[in-house]
Amino acid sequence: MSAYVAGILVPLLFTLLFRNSKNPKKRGLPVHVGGEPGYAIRNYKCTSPVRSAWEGIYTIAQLFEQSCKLYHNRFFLGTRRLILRETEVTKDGKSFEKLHLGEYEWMTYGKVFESVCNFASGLTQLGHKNGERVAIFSDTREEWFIALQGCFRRNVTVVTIYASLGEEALCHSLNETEVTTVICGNKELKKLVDICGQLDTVKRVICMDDEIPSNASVVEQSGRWTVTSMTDVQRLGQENPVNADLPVSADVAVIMYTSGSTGLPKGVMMTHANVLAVVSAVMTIVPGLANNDSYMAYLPLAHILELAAENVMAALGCSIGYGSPLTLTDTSSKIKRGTKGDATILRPTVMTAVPAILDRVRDGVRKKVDSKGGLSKKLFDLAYARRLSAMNGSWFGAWGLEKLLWNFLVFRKVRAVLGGRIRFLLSGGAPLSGDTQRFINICLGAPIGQGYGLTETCAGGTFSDFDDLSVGRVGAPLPCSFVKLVDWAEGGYLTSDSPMPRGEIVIGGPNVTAGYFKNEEKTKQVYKVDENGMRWFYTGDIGRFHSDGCLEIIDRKKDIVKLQHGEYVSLGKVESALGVSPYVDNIMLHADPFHSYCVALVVASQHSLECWASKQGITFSDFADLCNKEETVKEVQASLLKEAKKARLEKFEIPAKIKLLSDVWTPESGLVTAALKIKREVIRKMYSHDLAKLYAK
Ligand SMILES: *[C@@H]1O[C@H](CO)[C@@H](O)[C@H](O)[C@H]1NC(C)=O
Ligand SMILES: *[C@@H]1O[C@H](CO)[C@@H](O)[C@H](O)[C@H]1NC(C)=O
Ligand SMILES: *[C@@H]1O[C@H](CO)[C@@H](O)[C@H](O)[C@H]1NC(C)=O
Ligand SMILES: *[C@@H]1O[C@H](CO)[C@@H](O)[C@H](O)[C@H]1NC(C)=O
Ligand SMILES: *[C@@H]1O[C@H](CO)[C@@H](O)[C@H](O)[C@H]1NC(C)=O
Ligand SMILES: CC(=O)N[C@H]1CO[C@H](CO)[C@@H](O)[C@@H]1O
Repeated sequence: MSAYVAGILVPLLFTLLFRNSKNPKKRGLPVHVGGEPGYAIRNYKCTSPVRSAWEGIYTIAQLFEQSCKLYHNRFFLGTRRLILRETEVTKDGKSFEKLHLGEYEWMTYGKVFESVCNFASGLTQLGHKNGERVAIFSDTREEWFIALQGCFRRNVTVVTIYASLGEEALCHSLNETEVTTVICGNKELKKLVDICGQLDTVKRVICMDDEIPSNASVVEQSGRWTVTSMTDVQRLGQENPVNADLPVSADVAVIMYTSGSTGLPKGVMMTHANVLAVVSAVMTIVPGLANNDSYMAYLPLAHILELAAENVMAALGCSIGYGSPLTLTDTSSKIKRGTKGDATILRPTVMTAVPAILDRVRDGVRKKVDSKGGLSKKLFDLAYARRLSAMNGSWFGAWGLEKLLWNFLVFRKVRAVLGGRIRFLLSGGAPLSGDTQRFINICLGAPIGQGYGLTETCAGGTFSDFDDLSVGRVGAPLPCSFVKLVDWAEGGYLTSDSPMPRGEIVIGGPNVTAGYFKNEEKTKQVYKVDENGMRWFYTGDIGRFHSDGCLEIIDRKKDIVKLQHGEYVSLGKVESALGVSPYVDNIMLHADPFHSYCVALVVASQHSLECWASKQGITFSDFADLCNKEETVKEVQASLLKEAKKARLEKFEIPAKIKLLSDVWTPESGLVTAALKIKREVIRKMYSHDLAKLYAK
């Protein structure tokens, strides 16, 4: 019987392969959908959106329990032991915390399940009532995941808040959702103490660390709230178990506050069905994901990409090792010199990353190679060029002796930076530049799955296949999503455009979330329900579909400004074209409808500008001084012009004047989001003086 089946299948496979080598593989197919007319595409594998990849599983809580039973004795969550914490003071009086961290200490699936059940019981024993909400406000760590699953077992909705969120936004999110219990680390607890006067609904705080900051107890004595350590909550639950109160698929699992680039953050309501659909879909992206895979967790869990990824890993029995962006590699800023970074110790096989982090990896490697110079630079360049041209053929054609040789001679060392075992990278949050994508492909020898999705669609959207070698695209719709383009006539993007249909990207499917919390008006603006009951989210992004059904993001609606003479300038497009200049660390283009030209704020790249200055023999007292010099501004502007020409920008799109800034924009300064996207409004306000000057001159 099986020989018979094979007899049919094998020739069939061959014809399929044969055909594929002639025509590009179709990854998305046109589909008829309801709602506003447009050009819609679905994943080639399934005609209707996937809801759950597991029979009989309808919620994340069920999925988690199933996994814990299935993989009972396998390692699940791991955290590095702290050996030493010390403060280093530099010559100019700045102090830096340095950590010496040890091996990973692991909890098995069975043990984690026990902790989750104890925490769920403890939370109830502590007085948290049905229907009240919990907020988790902390960096990514093991306790975050345990608390999340604990809440789910009691049908408690979790409000997630970025640890780097400012005070005002923090108050707003806790107020709006009437949170009664906040779960946080002691660093975040200090922030809460400072604003305790404005938090009327908070009754209890659960601290993930055992040592509780001293002035938290001052607040406790005033009778505002109680503070309990997570260990004590688990002990309380262990001694007084309470039955689970499992949610159903339509119950809201998470209200996720997005750090928007304008105004106060908005809470997006995600049901268990939403999250499950995305977990089911993302699972199909990583080829051969199995329980021997190891995942490096370090991005904010308050971001849907990380939340979905960790739940995917948990669903398949993988191990998750926790770390942080500041301790990731041996040379990360918080790692004590001579000790090991997280990735070196964990040696993960799968990782997620945002483009900004991958850009840094690329720049770091380039800088190292350049500074070595000589033969090793020549060897690297040769190896890179050879691999690049091999890749132009096909990923699979790129195996072979030569690849092994280059990997051994050159790229092995680069791979070692992330532990040496990475076999797949998930990237999301912002578009990845083609250059970086290739660089990582070649140096790490691993494919990157690039995703496009939003908190509002529960990260559902598109994902590039692992065997798709093209750059600059974000792939075909996920199995849980339909993606539609609709005309945006005002911006000049139409679905009738040739050679590719273009328009605003609209996403529909079981992944699309229920809307914004307590914000009916805004929800109505961007969510629409069609005649078949399918929900559609209007992203405000502009895209086009390639003939194989893959999406490319080409613009953003709200970043388009009409200049005085009526020309439209797309800020994002120009910024990404100019950002390629080696002198640019970050850039914000500013266009004003009352002027006929644009200006730009440029955060200068210290390394490359100082190199240039020393070659030119320019003397300067410090970097800020160098940035203020006229010849420096001229040099950077010439470089921008070069990039602008390469990208064929129009004259009115090129900034006529620029201001060089010596201070880097970081999430801590509030000028970029946690995903490192620039916050235009905040930057504009902060540098309003400089912008006015640029226009005045
Ligand atoms: C879960 O909690 C929500 C909100 O408190 C409630 O409306 C819902 O009925 C609960 N679900 C179940 C299955 O009890
Ligand atoms: C939260 O609510 C309290 C009282 O309802 C109010 O005093 C406070 O200003 C509010 N804070 C924010 C950020 O909305
Ligand atoms: C808590 O202590 C810090 C210094 O450690 C201080 O800056 C802060 O004002 C104190 N907050 C309260 C509410 O006492
Ligand atoms: C995991 O197991 C599969 C087969 O079960 C194997 O093909 C794969 O190489 C293993 N991966 C690792 C990282 O050991
Ligand atoms: C790869 O192919 C593209 C077009 O398909 C071409 O523009 C590029 O120069 C090629 N790169 C190399 C290194 O061969
Ligand atoms: C929560 C949610 O948006 N559910 C919708 C998901 O999509 C299906 C259609 O595929 C709708 O029927 C649901 O209402």
